[in-house]
Amino acid sequence: MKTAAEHDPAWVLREVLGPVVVLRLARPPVNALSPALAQALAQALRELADRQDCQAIVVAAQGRCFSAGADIHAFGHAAGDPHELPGQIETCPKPVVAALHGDTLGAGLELGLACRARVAREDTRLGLPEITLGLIPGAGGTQRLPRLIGADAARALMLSGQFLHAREALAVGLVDEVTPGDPVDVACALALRLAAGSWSRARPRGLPLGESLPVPKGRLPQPAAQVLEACLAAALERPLAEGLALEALGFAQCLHAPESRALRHAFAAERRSRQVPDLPAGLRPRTLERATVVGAGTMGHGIAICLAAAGIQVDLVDPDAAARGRALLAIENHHAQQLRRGRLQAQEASARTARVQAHAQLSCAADADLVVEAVYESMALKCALFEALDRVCRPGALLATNTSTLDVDRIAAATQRPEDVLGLHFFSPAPAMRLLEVVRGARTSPQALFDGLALARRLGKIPVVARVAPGFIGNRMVGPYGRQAERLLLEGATPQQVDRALVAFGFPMGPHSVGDLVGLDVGVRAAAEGGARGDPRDGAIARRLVALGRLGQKTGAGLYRYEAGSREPLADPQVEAIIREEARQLGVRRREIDEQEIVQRCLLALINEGAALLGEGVAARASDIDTVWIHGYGFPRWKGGPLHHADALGLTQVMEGLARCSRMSPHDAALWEPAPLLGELSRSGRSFADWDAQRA
Ligand code: 3H9
Repeated sequence: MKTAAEHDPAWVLREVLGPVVVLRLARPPVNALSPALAQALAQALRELADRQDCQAIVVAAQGRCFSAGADIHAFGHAAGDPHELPGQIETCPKPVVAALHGDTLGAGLELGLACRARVAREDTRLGLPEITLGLIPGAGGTQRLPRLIGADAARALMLSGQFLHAREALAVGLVDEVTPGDPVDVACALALRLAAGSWSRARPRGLPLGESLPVPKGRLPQPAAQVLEACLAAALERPLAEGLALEALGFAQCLHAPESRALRHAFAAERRSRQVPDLPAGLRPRTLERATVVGAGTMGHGIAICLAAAGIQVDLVDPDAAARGRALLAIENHHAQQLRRGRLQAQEASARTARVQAHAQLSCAADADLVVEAVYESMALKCALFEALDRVCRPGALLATNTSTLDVDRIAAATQRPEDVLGLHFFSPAPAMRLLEVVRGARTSPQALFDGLALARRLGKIPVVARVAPGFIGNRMVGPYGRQAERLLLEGATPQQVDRALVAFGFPMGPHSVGDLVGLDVGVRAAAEGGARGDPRDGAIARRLVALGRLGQKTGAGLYRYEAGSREPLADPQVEAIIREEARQLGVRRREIDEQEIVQRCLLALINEGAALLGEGVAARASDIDTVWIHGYGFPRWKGGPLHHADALGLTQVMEGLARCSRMSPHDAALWEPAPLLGELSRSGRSFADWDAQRA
């Protein structure tokens, strides 16, 4: 019945199927509704409105999904956002039906909401995730969704930002039909019935959506959450036009709010980080079907879980039989828990568990396409292991170290194939943490780097490329941040005061609670491995506590004390006394310290170190540093990461802050010396975002 197909140069394909015209969005990868695409669709609709031979219209899409919503990268750049399109669809003299598949989100779903009916293929995921970007739906969603599915369900969907699968959407009345086949065929038939006046909506069966999509309990982006509530109230009480006007005002307010800027920055940053400009085009990932993970500790078995989840066969090597036993049990327990929580089917859970085999000997690495080393942080141990791997592994195997601080180039030099060696720094717990620092050694080949990035994608991780430097990006910045957190204790603040101030800033945990969680011995050992002892104040409290057997949560006491079986940090007068005594011995004068000073000093130290390593080329972009700190260290996403936060404060203010800290503690002036790049940007009136843009 297809009679014509023409390609609209403005990305809307048109197919005439007898009396129905199908308009297909065709803007890969996700049919983001940029102003240009929205205009092209609007234009096509206008033309069809007057055509006698067109009785009904179906709006569909080509490619992997219907539409991921408005073009996030185009906000603020051009007029003609897609918010006018739904009104045009609603008032179109011909019935318009949406044929949905794949992700149908944000303005994409709002476009569908304005249609007379919606047909979804079974794989469709529908949602209004604007809240996760600090926005509200701005193309009529706040008004049309409650009218269609009821206020409670609409509120749950919009405040949670979560997606509904096609069948759930059918149950709640968000779509009218679900089909395993081509939704366009079903939509065309439905459109003709609408044109003939022979179709009316069946009543939804009703779904207690509020229960399946509980509104998140934590902090919601502002002012978006508040504006959304006001729009919902208007949807119940006001005519559509008034509600839409209120929504348009609210959307504009959110769009310009600092939180939305930060959240949109975070979204773009975590996608940009996987692009490495100097990689040659045309690289193809090498086959990675069998991996050897060396070291069956927490990191080793966590990495094994990640690899097994991606369908990779894993040989987990550890000479210690007890460690192997514990690791296999932990892997089994992890999958059993996933099964209980409904995140895995039974068959998949047992397949993943079975994919991991434990071995005492390294000889199994002979079959490996990939080796990930996750042994104790010791250069000597790692070099010896890589020497052995070089003998055992076949040519072309990718060799990765999971070191979090050590020199990857030295480790690579232990082999005859440094081009195949790179760092894959997983964060703990590896299955849960999405960040992966991909460390590019001086001799890592472009192919090996490309393979590391492809693997990250396959594991569902967010890769950030770092050059070799102590601590790479994340842990290097922890140094100055942690140093200030510790100095503040010596100078008079309590651990809970420091933690409270940084939690109030937005971190989920303060640095001292984190220290107790990770283990104070870890930092003390890493400092010892790093060699040179600097200022005697650095690490003084931790060394003293470790010497007393107070390693943190695992020993029931660290900077805090813990009741048996509890993780709640409790203030400990003994620690107070220890800190006081250390300060006395080190000659540190103690005084009252307020929250503002705590936040300022810790963040300025963090920002300055970020600028330093950016200037040195350890990170390629400021936004990569932000991604590392959001995903690896709990920097509040709604503040966009340390360098976005610095831009928001203004780099002149940052420079003034550093100068103030330097005046307050002249003997620490060297710590507050601005990084050259920071000084340069501030003097030329530029921001970190400008610096990134010049390199894009
Ligand atoms: C909105 O709609 C406002 C309206 O209410 C009002 C308007 C007036 N725009 O994530 P992926 C790109 S706000 C532009 O890697 P996945 C992405 O950058 C919007 N680009 O794939 C990447 O590009 P590249 C509400 C977008 O499979 C590529 O697509 N919508 C957009 O892991 C692949 O993305 C949302 O918040 C976009 N909207 O995940 C949904 N979406 O290859 C945002 C994606 O060059 N999007 N791209 O790096 C998502 O949540 C995920 O991208 C999605 C796919 C689940 C769709």
